[in-house]
Amino acid sequence: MTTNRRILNFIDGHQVEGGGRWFEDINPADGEVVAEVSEATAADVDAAVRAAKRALAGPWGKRGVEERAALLHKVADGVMARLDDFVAAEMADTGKPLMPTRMGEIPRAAGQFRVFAEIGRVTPMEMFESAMPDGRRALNLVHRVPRGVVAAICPWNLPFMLLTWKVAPALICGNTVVVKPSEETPATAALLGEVMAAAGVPAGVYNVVHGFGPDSAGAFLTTHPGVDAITFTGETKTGEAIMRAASVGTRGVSLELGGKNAGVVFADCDFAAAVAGETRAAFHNCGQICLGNERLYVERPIFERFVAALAEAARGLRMGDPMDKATQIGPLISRQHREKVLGYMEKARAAGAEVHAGGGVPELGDPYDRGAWIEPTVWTGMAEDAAPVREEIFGPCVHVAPFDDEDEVRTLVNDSPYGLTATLWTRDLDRVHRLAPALEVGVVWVNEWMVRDLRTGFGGTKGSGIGREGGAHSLHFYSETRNVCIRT
Ligand code: NAD
Ligand code: 6OD
Repeated sequence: MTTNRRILNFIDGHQVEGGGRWFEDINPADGEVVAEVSEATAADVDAAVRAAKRALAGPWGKRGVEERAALLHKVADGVMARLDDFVAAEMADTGKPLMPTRMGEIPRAAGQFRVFAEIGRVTPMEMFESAMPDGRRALNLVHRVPRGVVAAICPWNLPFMLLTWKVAPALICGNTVVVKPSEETPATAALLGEVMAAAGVPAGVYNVVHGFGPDSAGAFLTTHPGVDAITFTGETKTGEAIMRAASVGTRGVSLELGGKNAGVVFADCDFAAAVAGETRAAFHNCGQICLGNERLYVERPIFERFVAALAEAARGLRMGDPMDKATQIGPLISRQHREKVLGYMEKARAAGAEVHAGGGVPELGDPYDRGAWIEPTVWTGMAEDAAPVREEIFGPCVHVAPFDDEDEVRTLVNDSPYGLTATLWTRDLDRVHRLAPALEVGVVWVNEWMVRDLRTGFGGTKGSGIGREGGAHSLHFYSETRNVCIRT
C-alpha cells in the first residue's frame, strides 16, 4: 500500500526534505503505510543545529521567562485547537485506542507546556548574603541561564507526551531544541512544528530531524559538537551509547531508560483495587510503558485467588478497532517488536511457565490480522533468573510469584539490574513507611499506579537511568546556574 502523505524535517522554521532516503511509517493496527518520512542526513542535522544556535543568539535569547511562558501557553492552546489532528496522527503511528489517546496522552502533552511555563515563571532565583572577614557583606545572585542547544531523542511508546516532557522545560529555560522522534512515530513531532510556527515561536527554536539511531539522524545529532546537552528516553543499551557520545565535549545528559518494575500485593490489600490496578500496570499501552509491571509478587494466602482474578481481567480486555470507544488495548508498535515479545513467550514455555491467560497472537479478523496484535499474558511458575522474569520485555506480559514475608519480597524487588518504579498494595501504613524507602527505585506507588504529579522528580536508579526530570528537577537539567557575587 502506498500513500501520498509525506512527513518532512522541520528546520529553521521550514518544512525541509532531507537528503536521505524515504522510509515508511506503518500503522501497526492494520499494517497500512500511513506516510513516507524523509530521513535527515548529517548535513541536514548540521543545518538544524546551526539554526538552533542562531536562534539562541537572536530574539529568542533576549526574551524573558514571562514572554517564553506566554508563548508556551499559546503552543498548548494551538495543540488543543488541533486536538483531532494530533489524536489522528498519534493513533495512525502507534495503533493506540482512541480513548486513552484523546482523553489522556495528547491533553497531557499539551498541558506540559502550561505546567513548565508556570514552573519556570514562579521558581525563584537563589540568593545568599555572605559575611566577609572585614565586616562587609557580599550578595550572591544565582542566575539560571540556558544550556544552549538541546538534543531530544525520543521513543515510540508515548511519542508526543514524552517529546513535550522534554521540549517544554527546555524552552522555558531559554534553550533551543533539535528533536529526533522515533522512526516509528514521526507524525506528532512534525505537526508540532506547524503549531510552533503558528504560535509565533521564532524560527530555529524548535527543529525536528527524522531518521534512525546508529549511522542516521540519532547518531548525527548526539555526536554533533554544536549540541550542548542531550535528553534521551529509550532503551538502556541505547542510553549507554548516548552517554558515550555525550562524554565527548563533556555535555550534560539526562537518561530515562528501561525498567523491570515489580508490583507487590500483600494479603491485607483491597483485593479488587489491587487486581484493577495491576491489570492497568501490566497491560496499559499493550505493556509498552517503562513504568509497567512485568513482575508481580503476591503474598501466599491470596496468591491463587489473585492469579485467577488477574487472568480473568486480562482475558476480558477488549482489543480491535482503535476508533471504538470500548477498545482498551492496541497492538504492539511493529511486527518486529511482536517477534521479540513472542520470543519471550517461547522462552517462558521453555522455562516451565504455566500460562493463565494469553500467550499468543489473537485472531481479530481483517484488517487487524495484518497488524501487530498480541494477547495480554499472565504467567506463573518461572524461576527468578528466567529471562522473561529478569529482562525487560516491553509487552503485555506479567509473571506472578508468591512470597511469604516482607524481607523476602524486598530482596526480590531489589534484585534487578533496573530500578525505575515499584507498586505496593497494602492497608498497613507502618509497612509502607518501612518498605517503600528501602526499594531501589525512583518512584514507589502505594495503592495506585501511575499517578503523576508533574512537579515531582521522575527517573530511575541503576540501569533505569541517570538524573531526574519533572518540576524544578527539569529546570536544573535544562539550565546552568551562574553565581554573581557582589560585594556590598
Ligand atoms: P530505543 O532506545 O530503541 O530508541 C529511542 C530513540 O533513540 C529513537 O528515537 C531511536 O531512533 C534513537 N536511537 C537509537 N539508537 C541510537 C543511537 N545509537 N544514537 C542516537 N539515537 C539512537 O527505544 P524505543 O524502542 O524507542 O523505546 C522503548 C524503550 O524505551 C524501552 O526500553 C523503555 O523502557 C524505554 N522507555 C523508558 C522511559 C523512561 O521514562 N524511563 C520512557 C519510555 C520508554
Ligand atoms: O509520566 C511521565 O512523566 C513519564 N516520563 C512517563 C514515562 C513513561 C514511560 O514509558
